[in-house]
Amino acid sequence: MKRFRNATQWGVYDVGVEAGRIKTVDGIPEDPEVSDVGQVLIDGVQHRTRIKRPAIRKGWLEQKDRGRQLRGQDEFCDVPWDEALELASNELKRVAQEHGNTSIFGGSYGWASAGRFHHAQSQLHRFINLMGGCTRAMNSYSTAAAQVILPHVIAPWHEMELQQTTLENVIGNTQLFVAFGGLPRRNAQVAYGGITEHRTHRDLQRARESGVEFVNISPVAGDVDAALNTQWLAPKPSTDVALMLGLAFVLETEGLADKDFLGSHSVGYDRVRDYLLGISDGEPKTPSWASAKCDVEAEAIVALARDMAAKRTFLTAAWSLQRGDHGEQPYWMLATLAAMLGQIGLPGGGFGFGYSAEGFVGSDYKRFNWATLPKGRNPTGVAIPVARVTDMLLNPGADVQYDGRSITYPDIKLIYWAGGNPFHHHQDLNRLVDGWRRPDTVIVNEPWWTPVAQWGDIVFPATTSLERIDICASSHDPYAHFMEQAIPPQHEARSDHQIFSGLAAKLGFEAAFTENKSERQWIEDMWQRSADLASTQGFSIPTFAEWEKAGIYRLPDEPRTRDWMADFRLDPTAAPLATPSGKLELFSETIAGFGYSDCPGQATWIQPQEWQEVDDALYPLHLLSPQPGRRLHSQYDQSRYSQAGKVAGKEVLTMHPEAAKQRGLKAGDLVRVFNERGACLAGVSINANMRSDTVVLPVGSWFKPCAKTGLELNGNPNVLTRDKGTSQLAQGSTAHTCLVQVERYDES
Ligand SMILES: Nc1nc2c(c(=O)[nH]1)N[C@H]1C(S)=C(S)[C@@H](COP(=O)(O)OP(=O)(O)OC[C@H]3O[C@@H](n4cnc5c(=O)[nH]c(N)nc54)[C@H](O)[C@@H]3O)O[C@H]1N2
Ligand SMILES: Nc1nc2c(c(=O)[nH]1)N[C@H]1C(S)=C(S)[C@@H](COP(=O)(O)OP(=O)(O)OC[C@H]3O[C@@H](n4cnc5c(=O)[nH]c(N)nc54)[C@H](O)[C@@H]3O)O[C@H]1N2
Ligand SMILES: [Mo]
Repeated sequence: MKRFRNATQWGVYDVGVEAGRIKTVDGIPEDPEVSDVGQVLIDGVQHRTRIKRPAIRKGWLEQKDRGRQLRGQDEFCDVPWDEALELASNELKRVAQEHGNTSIFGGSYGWASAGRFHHAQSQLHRFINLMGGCTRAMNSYSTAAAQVILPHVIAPWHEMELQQTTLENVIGNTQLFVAFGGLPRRNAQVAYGGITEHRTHRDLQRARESGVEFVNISPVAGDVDAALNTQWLAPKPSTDVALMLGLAFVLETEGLADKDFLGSHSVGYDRVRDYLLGISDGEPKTPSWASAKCDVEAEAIVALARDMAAKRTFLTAAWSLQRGDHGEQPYWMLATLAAMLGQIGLPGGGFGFGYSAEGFVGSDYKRFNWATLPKGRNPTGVAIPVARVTDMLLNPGADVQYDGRSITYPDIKLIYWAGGNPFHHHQDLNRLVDGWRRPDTVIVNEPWWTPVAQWGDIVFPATTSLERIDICASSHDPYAHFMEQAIPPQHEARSDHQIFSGLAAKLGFEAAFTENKSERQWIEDMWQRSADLASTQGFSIPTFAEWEKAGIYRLPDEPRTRDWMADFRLDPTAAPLATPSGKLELFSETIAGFGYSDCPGQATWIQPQEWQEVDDALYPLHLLSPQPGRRLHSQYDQSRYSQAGKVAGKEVLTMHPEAAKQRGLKAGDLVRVFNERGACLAGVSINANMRSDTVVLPVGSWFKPCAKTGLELNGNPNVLTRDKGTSQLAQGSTAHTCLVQVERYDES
């Protein structure tokens, strides 16, 4: 058996190959807690669902119906590579000429695979920018609300994400760690671009051993590991702002708010105070007011507020909190609460976001910007907020508000997707289907017949990262790994780079796209650019040849021992924040100036559009659709490892014993989960340690609607979720604000 080192976004592995087949997948010695998700590679890479050769949808090929109603249900015809490239390039040219480049949607959101050169979206963007550009997408599904609001009120998101308080700083300093949305262990398996050392869980355990007390504020107790010996408060989903306001009310009225810090380091506390006391809206945000919204007892709110003020307290919110209706508000309110506690910039005090959301958050590694594939500029300059894709497809010419400006949706005639799965990631998939059937043509690069491939017209088979060489390195990981090719390209698959080179050749700009470099030369070139950057930063990295031979390189250690807010705390004039006032903006003139009723000038409780008191009778259960433990999103859902976590091939819906009893359900039963937007099947699992009005169905099952009834058969929660932006400010996804009903499903 031969062994090859390759990398995924959930870890670096040694892959054993025998007679051309992947047989074993082992973690590497540098990884203290190897993720089992690596096992998906064993049968997943060479799975029968691989796309063997270029395929064209029958209806599209026959020109009768260029797309529309049969898309997603039609048959495909295999065609030779040259013919597929010819058809696709002609269609790209036709659409650009007849309708302009903005009518091509190349947003192509998605995680694709680890590897800096073969990053599918970068390859697509380089290609499409050279052919005149396209309509792009802004921000991410992960953190759109945070990305847009935080620069106005605290700091640019990329700065927060990479520089915020480290877990090393928490260990030995923090006394009380309050985690809204928990610290889900399963999510730290993953990090965008790759991860070498899984250490989040160990660092949290070290924190516990150093005396940190954890409070998990989540509808689900398991969102913080039981080993951390956690206190658990269980608010209703999407009500964290109300709970935080109740805490803030106690701090204000019991004289526990740090007025000196608020005065010197923030602007707008007077407005916050008026709102807390009900002076501005007639409704004091008392603990009982909060309790009525969030269903946490008023006494518990009072006790927690006092405890927070008495101890060195660190506040954090999971990214999930801002993936709900008005998701900007909990982040703003968390920062407001931290400012009231006045511990920002002190060792182990203050606030941060997304600890344990990905494995790098809170790490203290040196940050280094490894070279990427040069993508050029998008000549059209047109982009939509990423989660408004269906709105755009359905409403060409309509205007949408975004961060203080208006964007007009272009009329999309062609979609090109490489490295993402909208039939995984987008909300209200039945609505997406309507939008997706509008353009003339959909082109997709994919390794497998995933839903996005099934919903394409021209489908190019792409290689996986195990079929090519690459660099695995990212700004949040201390290592660079040489990704070895473990197996030959499967069937007729080509790398995304080769696919776009082929299209560029047909369109007459191959040399501009490839710069006459081979893939290996590109990778060497990227390594050299990183080496050049390193030398400007006072260190050196090995030569490409040395690194290829060693397979691994570790950046010099450069732990960030000083808290990112320490200088600001010391002297906010000398070390101001990048906000308009240089201070924490608890009230923002900028945001207030936008005049958005769904995102006013200070952190505000706004009832979600989907709200239990309104829809109680029909849809009494709140649906959370978190990340799956046994895979990354929808990737490798076809594998045995992912399927082993299912009930009868369906994703598992976890519910409280009371909710199950009321419906006559037990573990292992099949259920239909539904609301007015759609319905899917799922298998039942029971968990007493969660709210009884909440059910959990992780994302990532391959979208499989029954052709006759529309019932989704694999348990994809996005047939249920609402397709609404967080607010006019960020227009982020609101996946976690969703109501459903559950009933037994009898197969007859
Ligand atoms: N209800 C609900 N929905 C959610 C969320 C939620 O919490 N709840 N979370 C959201 C979040 S945070 C995110 S980030 C998104 C994730 O959404 P996506 O990133 O779109 O999901 P993936 O399943 O990772 O899709 C990646 C696709 O790329 C393909 N691929 C892998 N490698 C390659 C390659 O080398 N080349 C090509 N061409 N293709 C490749 C894979 O087969 C897969 O189909 O989902 C969002 N959706
Ligand atoms: N194994 C694995 N890990 C992953 C991923 C994966 O696909 N698989 N995806 C990665 C990606 S792209 C991202 S963006 C991150 C996402 O990181 P997060 O956004 O933090 O992850 P989620 O799993 O959506 O939610 C975390 C927890 O928040 C709780 N929660 C949901 N809504 C609310 C609420 O309104 N209030 C409170 N208090 N709690 C709530 C849920 O119980 C859930 O378990 O995860 C990353 N990690
Ligand atoms: Mo994400």
